[in-house]
Amino acid sequence: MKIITRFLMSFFLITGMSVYAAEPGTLQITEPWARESPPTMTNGAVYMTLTNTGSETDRLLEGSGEVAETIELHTHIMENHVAKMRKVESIEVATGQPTVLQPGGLHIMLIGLKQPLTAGQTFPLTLRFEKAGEIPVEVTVRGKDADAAEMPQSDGHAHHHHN
Ligand SMILES: [Cu+2]
Repeated sequence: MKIITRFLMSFFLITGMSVYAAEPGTLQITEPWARESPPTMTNGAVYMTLTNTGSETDRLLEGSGEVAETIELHTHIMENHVAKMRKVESIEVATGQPTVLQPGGLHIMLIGLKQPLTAGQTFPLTLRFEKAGEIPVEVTVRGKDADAAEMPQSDGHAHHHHN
């Protein structure tokens, strides 16, 4: 069952419509997306899959754009069984396995949105990597229940494993 699901997931990623790559082609950014934000919410988050097909580990250093006042790299940590966000200096993109930014995990935090994010809309974001340099992407805004539909494998916030 797991194998079949994995196969479907990679199939989805391969056939995904928006793929961005650095000039030498060693870093691929697949399906950058953000969730629609209610008008009262001033923060948002961007998710994507980063694939490093080169031979050296790369790092995402920052995101920049006009969409928000401040853009930070974040991860989620568990503290007393509560998921909390924490700022990180960089996001490592190792070779071999894709690095997935997803709800409940790593994400690019948009702090102080200049306008609410509306489903169907896109906005530009520039990602800066240690080795691959700057890569501009278009982020697609998805509806509120997007993660449930697009990521059946995701644990979301509810069922984190603790050891
Ligand atoms: Cu965050």
